[in-house]
Amino acid sequence: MTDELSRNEHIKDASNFLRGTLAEGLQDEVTGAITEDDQQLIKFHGMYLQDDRDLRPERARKKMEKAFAFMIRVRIPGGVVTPQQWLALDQVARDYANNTMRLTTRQTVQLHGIIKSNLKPTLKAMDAVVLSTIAACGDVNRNVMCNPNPFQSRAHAAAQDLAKVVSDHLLPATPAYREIWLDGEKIAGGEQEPDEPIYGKTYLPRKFKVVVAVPPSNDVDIFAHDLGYIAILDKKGEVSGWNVTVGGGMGMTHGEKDTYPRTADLMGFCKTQDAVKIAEAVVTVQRDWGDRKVRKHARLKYTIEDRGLDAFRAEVERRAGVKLGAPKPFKFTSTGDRYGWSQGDDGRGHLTLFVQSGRLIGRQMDALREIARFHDGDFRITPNQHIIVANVPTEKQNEVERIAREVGLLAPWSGLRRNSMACVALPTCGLALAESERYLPDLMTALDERLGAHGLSADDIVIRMTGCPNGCARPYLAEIGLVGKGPGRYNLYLGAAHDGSRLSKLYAEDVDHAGIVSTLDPIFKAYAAERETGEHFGEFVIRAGVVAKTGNGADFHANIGPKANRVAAE
Ligand code: SRM
Ligand code: SF4
Repeated sequence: MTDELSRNEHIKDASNFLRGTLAEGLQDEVTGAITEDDQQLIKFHGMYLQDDRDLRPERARKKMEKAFAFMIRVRIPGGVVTPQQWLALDQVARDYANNTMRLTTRQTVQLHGIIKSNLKPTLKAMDAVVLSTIAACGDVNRNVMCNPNPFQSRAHAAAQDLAKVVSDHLLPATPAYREIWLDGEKIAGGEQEPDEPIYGKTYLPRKFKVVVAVPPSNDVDIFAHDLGYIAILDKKGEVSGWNVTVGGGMGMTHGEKDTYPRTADLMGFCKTQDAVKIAEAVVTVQRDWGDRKVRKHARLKYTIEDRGLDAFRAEVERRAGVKLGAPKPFKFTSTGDRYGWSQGDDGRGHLTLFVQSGRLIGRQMDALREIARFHDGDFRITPNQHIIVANVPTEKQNEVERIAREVGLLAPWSGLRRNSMACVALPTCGLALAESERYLPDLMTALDERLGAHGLSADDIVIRMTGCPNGCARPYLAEIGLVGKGPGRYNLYLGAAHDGSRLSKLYAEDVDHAGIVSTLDPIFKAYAAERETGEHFGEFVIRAGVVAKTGNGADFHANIGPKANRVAAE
């Protein structure tokens, strides 16, 4: 009989709870790489083997091994780090990585360019300040995201608490991380199976992502994730429970219509005391029902499309021993971050800074280090690649703002730039088909020029770019989404909802820089002239017939294009 399980399932199964031959591979000085199987396993430890793609041609010419180095992703639930932790991350970025820090779309930090022999020192330095990278990647629950707004209300504090509790509860139990990276004690005999009660020895069929949102801000993009909790408040502003969402996801493959982004469904309502039970049940149903044969079809979104929401809910309720209520009303008004100062009731202020595409480099890194040295509050990384200097007492606020202003970390005037995100892409991402982080600023300069001509410079229009269709910057939930197709060429998506509740639609395929600008310019012009009061760009393009409205799931690929071409040609 043919064994149909995907290759990754065999690797996990044989890995002895994520150990593989990682420890041995670290000792191998002949290569900067590790074995192919270990490349899969190391993801569960929060790391990826990469190589500098800019250097590939030259090294190939010289018959040299690729310029291998590792990306490390930290696990930071809710994005909260202390100044001491920030200083430690900054130090390892300078000592062992490529002297930059990358704030990610999942509220954490990535470091790039760490060579194999520096992995252990890096992880030990992180461990010294109680930071870990376990389960930041891999077929497990990843970093849990949460509205980062510090103590704006008791509901925000409750959301942070829930994010932390769910994150801790879903952590893998294997001692492999401590053993391999921190020289921890091996389990006696080496063979004794650790208790991995939630995941079992083959973990999940695919990655799994959880978020917690507090309306009206949908800054976590709740509909893009496998499992989400929406805070429902009572009349006194206390959390009375949570609407539970399931089955969101962004990834797809160009030209394969059975892969698609999907917005999550509302599955029901639960009380706070049941929220963790529900999380565990959702994870274990996906563990048992998810597709372990075809990885492209293994995310929870496909399980729910295949089995139906009702069957999924019934099984979750059965396993959790909890009956979910009907979802309660809620309203989101926006995605993205609100920049500048917000003041808490306790006299402390929170300054949301703008970091272009999340990349901290040079003077901006220096500035955050300087702030961290005297800051006694905390830092909060946002789900949109930015950072909040949080809980700053009144007497330190001017100094924090001065330092941030000097290095350009305050929000820009351009509405497009304020609402932009780009994934990493080249040169580190092995899956990139086109530039993203390195190109989006130039594209926005050109688009800002056109927006300015139509009097739209300050308008909040959400734009997101990725170097491939995997969707790491959640481009299908942007009012303007650009997805890499090949070098210098992108697919253009339009018509997602400003509040993140509806996906976009493919509008133009395989366009280059000039094509993007000339395609969008007449639509900007029409928007400026014809929009209704308060109408967002994503709504306008649908009302004006530029693109059709996307419903859910497979509908993403239906009814694309032609309407658009008519309008653009006018
Ligand atoms: Fe992602 C893979 C970067 C958020 C969907 N993502 C990758 C890899 C690891 C490439 C790889 O597999 O070799 C990228 C590393 C690039 C590099 O050089 O650093 C990468 N993803 C990122 C980050 C850093 C983008 C950013 O610029 O911030 C984000 C890190 C998140 C974190 O801190 O945990 C990041 N990735 C996302 C998101 C957004 C989110 O989670 O909110 C998504 C879409 C949501 C989703 O999961 O559906 C996302 N990444 C993917 C996928 C497609 C998954 C799928 O279901 O098809 C891949 C490819 C894969 O898994 O096979 C991928
Ligand atoms: Fe890489 Fe594609 Fe993710 Fe961008 S969207 S970081 S190119 S996997």
